[in-house]
Amino acid sequence: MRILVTGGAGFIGSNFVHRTLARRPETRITVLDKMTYAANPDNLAGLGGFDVELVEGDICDTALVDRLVRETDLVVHFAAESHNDKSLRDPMSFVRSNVEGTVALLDAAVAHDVRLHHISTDEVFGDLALDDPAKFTPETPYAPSSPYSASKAASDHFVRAYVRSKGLRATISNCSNNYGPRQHPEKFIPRQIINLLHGQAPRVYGTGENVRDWIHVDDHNDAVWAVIERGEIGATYLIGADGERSNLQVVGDLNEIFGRGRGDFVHVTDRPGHDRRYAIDAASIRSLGWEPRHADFAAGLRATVDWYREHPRWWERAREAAEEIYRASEREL
Ligand code: NAD
Ligand code: TDX
Repeated sequence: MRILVTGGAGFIGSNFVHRTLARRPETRITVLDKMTYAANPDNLAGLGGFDVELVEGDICDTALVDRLVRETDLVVHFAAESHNDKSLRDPMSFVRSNVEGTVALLDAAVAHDVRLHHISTDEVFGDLALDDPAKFTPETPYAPSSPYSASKAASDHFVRAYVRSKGLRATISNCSNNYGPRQHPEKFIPRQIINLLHGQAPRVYGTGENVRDWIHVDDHNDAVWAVIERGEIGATYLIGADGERSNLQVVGDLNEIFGRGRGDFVHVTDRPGHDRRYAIDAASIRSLGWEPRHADFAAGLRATVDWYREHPRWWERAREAAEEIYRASEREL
């Protein structure tokens, strides 16, 4: 099988490539990635002996996309601008990559009748109140809060419209917050781990009561394979591992791993429009026989800390750049 993996040099996409080749070594993979600040060439290291090629290019480049899609059996579409904070500063780059780029892929997939799986996020549903017992389901109405989640919502709508009107063979999955190796240092868990590796206190937006539903990146990617193999064309699957935790709980767990007090952190400026809580009802993906293997969040977090401790060269430059941007806008409260 030949697969085109867009965004395969980023966090989740590169973990997908590694896991796919480890479990299905006969797969032929082409990664299409613009190599933005969020990509890391080292993410695809160590794959000698496998049939994997990196094409540096933009999913908005219709001629390139058409050629690559024509040559493949399946598109797994991870490529996106993915950081909420950046979307508040530079929304147009999110419209381009997440909306225009997705439509370019859909046109090529229709033209060559190629199956496509679209990777999306639970943030398209907006947020839940902290005390609301509800969770997101495939029927939850869309109510995105940030330019990032609005652009992902738009991309989901385009996929559904193409399935209905143009005969596109596609599936969608909306996953909760991922953690694990190779996540960019601008994101919450890597940022705090790297702060702690430098002996610095974690930095918590606002009150820190916001809740995220954490899932290990390998569990997400196994669920993606379940959809590819057993999902129904046109259907949407919500992926989550019942991993709800407040940011304060996560920071407390990280502090403990580093032998510090759980409450040893700094409150900093809150994110405008900061979503309060995400929570996934995973019945749709579990109906395909998938279940998470990383049920022990504490163990997953320790392994992730170890990965960052062992790979300083992977994150040093990206961390410096990310912190420079944070320094420009973030104040201690
Ligand atoms: P990431 O930012 O680490 O990686 C995104 C990759 O896409 C990068 O390698 C980047 O260079 C590439 N890219 C961006 N614009 C591109 C373009 N125009 N053309 C080609 N490549 C381009 O993001 P991630 O966290 O790995 O997220 C991957 C996907 O999963 C995204 O679609 C995101 O919305 C979705 N998602 C992420 C999470 C999460 O917790 N990180 C949760 C649910 C869904
Ligand atoms: O330094 C920080 N301090 C802090 O308290 C950072 C970077 C974040 N936060 C908070 C904001 C959120 O409540 O931590 C939580 C997680 O923040 P992010 O890592 O920026 O993730 P989030 O905004 O929840 O979005 C993530 O999950 C859904 C991904 O970045 C998205 O791509 C995905 O769709």
